[in-house]
Amino acid sequence: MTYLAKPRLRHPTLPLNKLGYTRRDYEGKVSTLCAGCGHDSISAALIQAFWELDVQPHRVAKLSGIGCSSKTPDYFLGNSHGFNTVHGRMPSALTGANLANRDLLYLGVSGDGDSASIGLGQFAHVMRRGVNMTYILENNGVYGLTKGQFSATADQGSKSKRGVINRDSPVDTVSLALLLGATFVARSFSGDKAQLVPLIKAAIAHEGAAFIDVISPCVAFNNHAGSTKSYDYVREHNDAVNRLDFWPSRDAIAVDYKDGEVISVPQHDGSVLRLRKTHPEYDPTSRVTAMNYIASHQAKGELVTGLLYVDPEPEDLHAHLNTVDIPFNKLSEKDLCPGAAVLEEINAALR
Ligand SMILES: Cc1ncc(C[n+]2csc(CCOP(=O)(O)OP(=O)(O)O)c2C)c(N)n1
Ligand code: SF4
Ligand SMILES: [Mg+2]
Repeated sequence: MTYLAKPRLRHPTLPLNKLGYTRRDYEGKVSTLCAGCGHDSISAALIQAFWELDVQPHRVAKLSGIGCSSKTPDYFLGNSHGFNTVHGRMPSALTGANLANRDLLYLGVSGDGDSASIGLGQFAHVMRRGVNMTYILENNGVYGLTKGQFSATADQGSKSKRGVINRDSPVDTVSLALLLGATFVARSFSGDKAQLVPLIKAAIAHEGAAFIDVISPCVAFNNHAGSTKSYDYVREHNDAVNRLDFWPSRDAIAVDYKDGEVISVPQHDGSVLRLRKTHPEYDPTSRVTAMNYIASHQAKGELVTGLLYVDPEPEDLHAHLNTVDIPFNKLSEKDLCPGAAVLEEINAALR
């Protein structure tokens, strides 16, 4: 038996969301990851976010590559669509699915090996094309599934479990996503659910390429002294530039903040992001400021977390391609093949 199904029994007093579902309805199979793996905490945050947003599970498509991180979609949203692709190829499969049916919510789950090594090219193009998705990178600095080799996100000078020092420069996926045009870029920590859940909710509501890099310690191979992706190191160096509150469009904003401490960023779908600034000088609506800030703090060994950049007016791949609103998979043969007369008209217009 390669997986364990969860028993369907539940306590009758579990809270329900607006659809009448409990959090259990957003769970998947029993996780087979190591006890204490950061990836399991990210799965719990995803379950919480989708449950709180009252998302119909059948409206979600979760796609992943290969790795411990990419196995996790089996452990949440068991009633959603799922596709486990080849190593590093999740972005192209997700792009194709999104083009075929724009009506679903797309969730890409990947690892640092999956996205920053073999899948780096795919990562680049899915960001620059603005595919409407939530892309979660579960970043532990190692190839967990193949027993802990350094990945491309391991920091220069960090030490492996066997004492080897990494000499290569790291790929910073957040800076890369900013450079490539992602319209929502965040970094978080698997051990900070209070920060991560609202970030995931805001990313789901964002109608463009939303990227969240989540530092997610690998307890088996990268949680020792000398690692920069261990629980202890991240807790000591985590510098949150803001704290996010997310209001879906249908809810009134109930909390009042003093001016100067908070900025509101309305999203296309009517939802509102409210950012309580912990660093008053940080402006999350400027791509250039974000890039400079992250680079200068990285040089000091600080890990900047929070919502790092958001474009309140994002454009997605469908806007770039000027596609019809109706999902392609719902178009009839008549729509797709309107006949010789229409073709002749199009040809004439091009002469
Ligand atoms: C084409 C191909 N090359 C190599 C592998 C071996 N492999 C499996 S998982 C993995 C790395 C996974 O690392 P990461 O994406 O960081 O996930 P983690 O296990 O750390 O969560 C590699 C190299 C593979 N499965 N397929
Ligand atoms: S090997 Fe590392 S990444 Fe994989 S399940 Fe264990 S702790 Fe998590
Ligand atoms: Mg990894």
